[in-house]
Amino acid sequence: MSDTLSFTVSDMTCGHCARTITNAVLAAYPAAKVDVDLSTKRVAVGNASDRSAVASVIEAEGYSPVAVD
Ligand SMILES: [Cu+2]
Repeated sequence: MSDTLSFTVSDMTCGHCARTITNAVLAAYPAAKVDVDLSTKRVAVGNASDRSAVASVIEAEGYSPVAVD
């Protein structure tokens, strides 16, 4: 699978948030490719296929991802 799942995470406000989210997703999905754009509060997760599972990982860190199609 090589889907890219995109989320807007409005409460991702700084580099620390970005690292926390990136590390959490990579811990759950070591093969994923995580791209964070802080200016648009976008998180793109490549090489992942389960949107709700990835969202749950981000939510578990205390953030509020909204899926973007
Ligand atoms: Cu932060």
